[in-house]
Amino acid sequence: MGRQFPFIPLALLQALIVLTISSCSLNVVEGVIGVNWGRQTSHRLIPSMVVDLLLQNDIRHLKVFSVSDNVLEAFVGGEIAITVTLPNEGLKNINNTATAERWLQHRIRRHQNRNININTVFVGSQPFSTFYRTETYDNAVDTLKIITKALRVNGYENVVATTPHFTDVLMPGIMKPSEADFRPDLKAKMVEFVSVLNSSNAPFVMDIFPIHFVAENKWDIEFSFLDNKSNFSIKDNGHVYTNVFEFVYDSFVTAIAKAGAPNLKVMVGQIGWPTDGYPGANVANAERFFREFIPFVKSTKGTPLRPGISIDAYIHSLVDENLSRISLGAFQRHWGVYTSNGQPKYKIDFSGAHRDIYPTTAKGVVFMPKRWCVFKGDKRNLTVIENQVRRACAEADCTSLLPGGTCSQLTFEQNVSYAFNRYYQMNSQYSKNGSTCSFEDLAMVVTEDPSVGTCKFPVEILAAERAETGGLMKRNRAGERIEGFFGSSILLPLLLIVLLRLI
Ligand SMILES: *[C@@H]1O[C@H](CO)[C@@H](O)[C@H](O)[C@H]1NC(C)=O
Ligand SMILES: *[C@@H]1O[C@H](CO)[C@@H](O)[C@H](O)[C@H]1NC(C)=O
Ligand SMILES: *[C@@H]1O[C@H](CO)[C@@H](O)[C@H](O)[C@H]1NC(C)=O
Ligand SMILES: *[C@@H]1O[C@H](CO)[C@@H](O)[C@H](O)[C@H]1NC(C)=O
Ligand SMILES: *[C@@H]1O[C@H](CO)[C@@H](O)[C@H](O)[C@H]1NC(C)=O
Ligand SMILES: *[C@@H]1O[C@H](CO)[C@@H](O)[C@H](O)[C@H]1NC(C)=O
Ligand SMILES: *[C@@H]1O[C@H](CO)[C@@H](O)[C@H](O)[C@H]1NC(C)=O
Ligand SMILES: CC(=O)N[C@H]1CO[C@H](CO)[C@@H](O)[C@@H]1O
Repeated sequence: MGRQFPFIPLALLQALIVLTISSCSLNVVEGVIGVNWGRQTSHRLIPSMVVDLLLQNDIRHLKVFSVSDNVLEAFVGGEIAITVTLPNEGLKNINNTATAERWLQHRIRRHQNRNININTVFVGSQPFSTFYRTETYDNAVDTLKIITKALRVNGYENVVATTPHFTDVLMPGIMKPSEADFRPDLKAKMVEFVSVLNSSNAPFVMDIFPIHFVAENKWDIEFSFLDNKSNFSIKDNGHVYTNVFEFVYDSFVTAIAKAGAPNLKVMVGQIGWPTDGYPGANVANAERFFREFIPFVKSTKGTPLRPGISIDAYIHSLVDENLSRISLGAFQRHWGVYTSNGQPKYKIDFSGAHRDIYPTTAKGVVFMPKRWCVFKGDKRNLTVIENQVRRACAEADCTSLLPGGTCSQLTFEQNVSYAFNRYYQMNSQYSKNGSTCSFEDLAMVVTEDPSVGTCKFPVEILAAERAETGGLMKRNRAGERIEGFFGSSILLPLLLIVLLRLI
């Protein structure tokens, strides 16, 4: 206050001011496009391949759902900014300053010291959402407060802490963004969240599943796309909404304003379009959605309530996760822009320049020999077939067979072959004694690709990291994601119903 500038010629001062202003506004010119990388797959791309994939596509922002060391090590050099997540299960363990400091030291500073650029911590993930699960995590905001304070006190200047929320924290059934608010039962907690974020200048993070939101509201699916072809639009105080993204974004903006922070930064933590297992989930729609969405984010257009303000959004997700839970449906395993072996599923230009291109394929993926395991066709004992299919699909990912899936149009024989092949590939085509292509002598190995149209019978990949139970998953310590290893509890009965129906 009242301090005099040392002598600086006026012109220079003006130039400095202009420079400062323009470099500030540079920061808001383009929205950030990041991606989420989940690793619930049986054969994972090795982290250095993923780093290469991201850099090839000029993606500089990544969110990981766990904080495992071997993943982060690949990001030494700091070219990619990383968001790490403290899983919901770990929230309760961080209940005072000391535990928060230890966690930050171990999970962030230790890595930052090796030039790994971690700039955001997600404290829990959709703690109040009952979309994917039944339990909620009411203590998330307490942990967020503790971690936010620990970041400030311990000099983590470039790291922010926040918590992503799913759209089900909003009041359902609203017809206009101006009517939006947080659900009455969550309102007090959400006000607390907003206030913590407001004081630490961290963004409010929203996770959006466009086709689901549209389906819930019984709106025309066209409303999901930014290049909508329907006449459906929503008028609100002179604003016109022609797509669900702007509708949801501005609904959150409204709810946050009602919670007392009209200028709080917001960010999209997950937005994606699965390619299987949900009405409207397919490659063509996913491609169409991102074709308009990415340029929209990269522009400074903003939304009706926040015109000219750039939007940061993380695409969900980088690769399919073939061990992901499927409590809600097969779509949970089909979020990837890439299949889990690193092949792009559709055209997408991450730069937002409207180029009609496939993204770069993962380099270094090596496929096993072209050998497939198929059903010999002996249908004399259907019980045995049924049991063998059940055994195969208990471990391998058979979700594409489910109604609406890319392999749901197969014949009975092809269905059985698909299941057998999945199991055989998953076990690295192991075919010495104790063969993985026997199935009570119902199966045999062939060298001709049995794929049927768009239903691909995959071949195993070599250059992948084999998932290990003792590693990333099933740990119960703060900082580790705990997930069931196989999400087959729903799949099995479903598959059985389908098979039984055929018999
Ligand atoms: C804090 O967490 C530890 C376990 O991580 C637990 O033993 C302790 O009871 C908790 N303290 C409070 C006040 O909840
Ligand atoms: C959309 O509007 C145009 C022009 O007003 C009209 O011709 C067309 O029938 C409408 N389409 C639908 C699906 O309502
Ligand atoms: C948010 O921050 C602004 C300015 O820093 C302040 O005026 C406002 O009261 C804060 N709102 C809440 C809910 O904390
Ligand atoms: C099918 O196989 C099972 C188990 O091997 C056997 O118990 C059953 O009798 C067989 N059914 C027929 C119709 O052969
Ligand atoms: C194959 O399985 C799928 C889904 O499991 C089912 O929809 C389809 O009808 C089956 N095809 C035949 C001909 O059995
Ligand atoms: C998951 O996908 C990978 C890559 O395509 C494949 O190698 C593996 O067998 C699949 N795992 C399961 C459980 O189907
Ligand atoms: C597998 O093992 C059995 C004895 O357990 C043996 O008779 C058979 O020849 C072996 N098959 C192969 C392909 O090695
Ligand atoms: C028919 C219709 O409502 N089309 C709208 C689709 O979205 C664009 C861009 O937001 C609008 O300009 C159109 O009016």
